[in-house]
Amino acid sequence: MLKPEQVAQYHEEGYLVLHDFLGRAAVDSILADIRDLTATATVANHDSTRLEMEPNQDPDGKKVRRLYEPCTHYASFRALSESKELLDVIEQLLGPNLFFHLSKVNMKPAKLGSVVDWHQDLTYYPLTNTDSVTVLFYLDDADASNGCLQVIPHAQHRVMDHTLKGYFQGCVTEKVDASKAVYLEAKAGSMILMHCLTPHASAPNLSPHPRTTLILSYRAADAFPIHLNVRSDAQEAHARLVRGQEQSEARISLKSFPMPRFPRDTKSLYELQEMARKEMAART
Ligand SMILES: O=C(O)CCC(=O)C(=O)O
Repeated sequence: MLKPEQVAQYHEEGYLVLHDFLGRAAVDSILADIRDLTATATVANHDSTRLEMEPNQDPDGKKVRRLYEPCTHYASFRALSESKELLDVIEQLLGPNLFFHLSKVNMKPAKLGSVVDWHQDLTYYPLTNTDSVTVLFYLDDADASNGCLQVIPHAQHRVMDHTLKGYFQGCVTEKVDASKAVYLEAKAGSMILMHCLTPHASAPNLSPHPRTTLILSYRAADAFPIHLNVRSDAQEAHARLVRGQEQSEARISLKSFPMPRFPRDTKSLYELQEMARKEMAART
């Protein structure tokens, strides 16, 4: 359970770090599952519906950058997403009626792990209100050298521009004051709770140490997804009530919200942001 001052910090600063939330045995067990799930994947031969490989490798390269939706596909991840200890914490932030709605493992392998540009999660999946939290578990010790998460505190009250020529780029396209960034360095087993509008990013992993991260997201049951297209339907396939009651009234707390019109179909944030970087470089 969170102390009142921790709940206050989350609401004021837009994030909170809980050190040692998962014990060593739990971390090792998740890492072992990830090793099993990725053991045979190569660039040339992998299940692209379940995982995404790091680019810039030979066809026999084995470095994976993302596992898609582990809490939908694998029982051990699903059990964590529904665990009492975790939901008790989420309930303190979002109230008693809770939906789980997405998950991923970002691998950031040693020496190769991809950059994640500044973005606000809610811009990818607009909801009728902002009661949604991203939960990020470090499964390896994370610091600036292997691309720990960076956040901009107190910035969760405004939606930043993520568009170019009206199309969603998956990253902030206005100027970001990176001097305000806080590097969230923490040991494996730590859990970061991040408001869905907290701007965040992470550097490429140039170190010899991996930085594996399991990411889950929850929303209040009265934060309904705003439907845009088949992409919204596909995302919603992973949503499920995990505590309390379904709600039949959407709570609407925003006067307006930018709808993400994707420039073309992309597999993930990484691909979308790679396209955006090229587009922005071409403009300068
Ligand atoms: O892996 C990271 O450092 C951050 C990932 C992230 O923000 C995302 O996948 O939406």
